[in-house]
Amino acid sequence: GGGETRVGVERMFGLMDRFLKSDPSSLQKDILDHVEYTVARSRFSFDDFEAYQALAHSVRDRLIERWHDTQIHFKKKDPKRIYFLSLEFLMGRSLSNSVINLGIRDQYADALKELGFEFEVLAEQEGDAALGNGGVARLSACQMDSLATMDYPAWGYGLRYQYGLFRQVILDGYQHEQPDYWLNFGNPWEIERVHVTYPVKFYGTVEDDNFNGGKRKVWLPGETVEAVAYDNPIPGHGTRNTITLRLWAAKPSDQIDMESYNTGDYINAVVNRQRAETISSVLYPDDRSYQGKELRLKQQYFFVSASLQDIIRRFKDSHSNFDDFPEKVALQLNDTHPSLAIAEVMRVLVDEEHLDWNRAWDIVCKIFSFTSHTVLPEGLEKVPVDLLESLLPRHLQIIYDINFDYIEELKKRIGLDYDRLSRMSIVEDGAIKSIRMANLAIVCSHTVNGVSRVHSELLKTRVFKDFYELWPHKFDYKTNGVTQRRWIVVSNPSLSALISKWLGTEAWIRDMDLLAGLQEQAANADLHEEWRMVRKVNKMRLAEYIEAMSGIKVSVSAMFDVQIKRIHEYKRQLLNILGIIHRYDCIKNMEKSDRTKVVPRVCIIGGKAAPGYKIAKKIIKLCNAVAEKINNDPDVGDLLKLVFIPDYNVSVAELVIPGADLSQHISTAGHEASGTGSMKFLMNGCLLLATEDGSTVEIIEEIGKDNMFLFGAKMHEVPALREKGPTLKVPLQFARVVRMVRDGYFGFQDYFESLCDKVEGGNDFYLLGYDFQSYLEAQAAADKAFVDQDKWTRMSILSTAGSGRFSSDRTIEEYAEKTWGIEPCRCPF
Ligand code: 475
Repeated sequence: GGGETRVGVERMFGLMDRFLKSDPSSLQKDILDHVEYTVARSRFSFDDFEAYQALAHSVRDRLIERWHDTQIHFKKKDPKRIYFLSLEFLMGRSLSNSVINLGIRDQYADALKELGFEFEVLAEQEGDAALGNGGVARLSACQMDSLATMDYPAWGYGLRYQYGLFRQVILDGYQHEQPDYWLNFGNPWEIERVHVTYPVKFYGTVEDDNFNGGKRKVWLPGETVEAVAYDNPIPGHGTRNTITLRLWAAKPSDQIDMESYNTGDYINAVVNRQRAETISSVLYPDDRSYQGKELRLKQQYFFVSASLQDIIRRFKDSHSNFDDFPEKVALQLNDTHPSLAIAEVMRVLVDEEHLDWNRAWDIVCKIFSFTSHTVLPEGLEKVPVDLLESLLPRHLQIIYDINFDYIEELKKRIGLDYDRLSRMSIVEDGAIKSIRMANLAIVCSHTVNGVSRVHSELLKTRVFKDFYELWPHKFDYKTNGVTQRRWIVVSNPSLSALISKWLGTEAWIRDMDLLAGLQEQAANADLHEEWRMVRKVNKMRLAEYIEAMSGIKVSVSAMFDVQIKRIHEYKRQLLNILGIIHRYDCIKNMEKSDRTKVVPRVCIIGGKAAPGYKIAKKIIKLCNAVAEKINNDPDVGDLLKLVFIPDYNVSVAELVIPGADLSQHISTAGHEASGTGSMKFLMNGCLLLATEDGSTVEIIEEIGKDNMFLFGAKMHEVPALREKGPTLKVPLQFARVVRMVRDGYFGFQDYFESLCDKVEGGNDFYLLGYDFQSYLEAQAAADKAFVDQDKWTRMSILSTAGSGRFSSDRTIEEYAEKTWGIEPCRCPF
């Protein structure tokens, strides 16, 4: 904009000594300055939380320097940029991640020590940024870290919810939801951009453009809301590059509606204005099914519209011809949630930039790529036409126009096969006429990615079969990955140090393939000893947390067996609990003398249920009821414990994963699109007990079947097994454990009845009964391996060694090269 002053490059180098220093005494001075001037506490008297705030502000200053340099560099080089549109980002905490990526964690720790504070303790003061539900949202966060680390010119765009994912409170074993008003104590990791605002419009009517005719229209909106940018700097590791996650907050518009102020009802006019803020107030906590809610649609359009205005403004800063747009801009749709962006680009190009429809369409077809994250049909978004028509009348017209041209084209390609035409249409003509967002995304994107190889196969042969047959070239997959910076370096510093020591380098932090170097040491006795020591210390840390959380004392020599993820029927936490009941039942029924042969277990389950998902909530209650019984049974003692960890979130995962011996990824084959939790456990040397589903299939290829415990029906067997219904044979043990629940052995007989009905009498859609036998066998194999500590440790080392492929760095490089066509743009200095 105008009025900006630019410092020349020479002058800039001359000013380099002004950059903040990172020796301990400079850091101390900065922290104390922030205590005094930012936090406004006396530097002679401040508590841990205030120290955290000051520390965070001192880190923030350093982030801002790098972030400015990066933005100036991107602007100068003007590379093609990737814009990552996602309604959810699950960032968790920022402090440790930031100082580690900046390479100044130890300096800060030293500086704090002299001031009488411990870095670890201050880091615990930070709350989680939980602006997302689960898999999709945490994947976005991992991918941002990789984009920054690999120097890609990338922007993340999303919504700045005032209430993140609800806090889970367990009362009497039942889940209760409490609001997560996470901004209560301020957020040092964001920078409010009061001048970066855009108007976002809703409702109103559409009129013909009398001068131009054709497809150009004039939208006369009925409501305007202001989008304000909040920038969250995302630092890369081992690079100066620091990219932007720009989140939008809704504010009342400045455009004063004279009408309502003239009626004399001043107070009500102000109160009504304030309602605009509700658009970005709360994250929808449902990661399972789509509900056609107006507020949700408003959120989607609000963030899409603001982001596109920002992106187009940036493009127009240095370009005048929209034909260059696809050379400079790639737009990634993270699931279908942002797919209104397609109609919005058409609207802006045709109605506002006055491009001819066909020219605009050519541009749209070159810029969008879409990634699907689900196989569940109930996850597919269908927006009721009535809703869209009232909220965004012009966008509905555009979608109709796109659909008309596309169906005409389709008729030429496939003939008048009306069944197929209606399946493939963007518009669904059912009882409730609606827009199929996935179809819109597929028609208008140049690439449709799955998140694992088998997921992509399912998309091609089932979910989007018709489209695959039409456009096979559009379909591809990029197997998910997670960032080792957070999931090893931040969360497991002792393992991190051990890996670096044995590999003789820290380079694996940016190049995970190097972990394969551990393979040749997998039998080394010295490594074994150190490896076990690291694992034990992590288990002790977890045991302390469990005791503090639940009062349950657990023994660290027991096997820690963990299942943490959102609660879903297809993820089969119920199978896990029934397996635990079986184990309990066996212990109870065996001769006392035989109990010495039992391998002690601590079973840990954690996860949130969507507030409206009744069965999932019953699963949580069952887990707590079973835990109550087992943990208080003197016959069992340390042989078996069951712990439900409340309020599972990113920070809890960082604590639990490094301390797990065994982790469960036991979805019915064909249901988990990828799964990313498994990758985090794998990296940390935890063994997997799993079905051959999603990315597990690829994990098997990396570490081999011998290094994990596999069980269950295969994907191709599932449909036929379901067909069998009540005639499907289930083992007696299964009937027995379900009977125990039904008979009220764990109390709450009536409440659990419908849960039991879900897995018996031909209703067992997720095949718990069918898979039970092989599940128990896999569990027995895990027990056997655990007793042989050498074998177990070797398997553990080989798990970490084989996890290189599951770094999000690899995923992002594939996206950059194959889908987005972007290149690294590394900031000098
Ligand atoms: C898959 N969330 C995992 C992960 O690719 C996969 C749905 C509707 C509304 C809001 N959120 C959702 C999901 O569909 C989701 O999280 N999907 C998950 O994406 C990353 O690893 O298998 O279930």
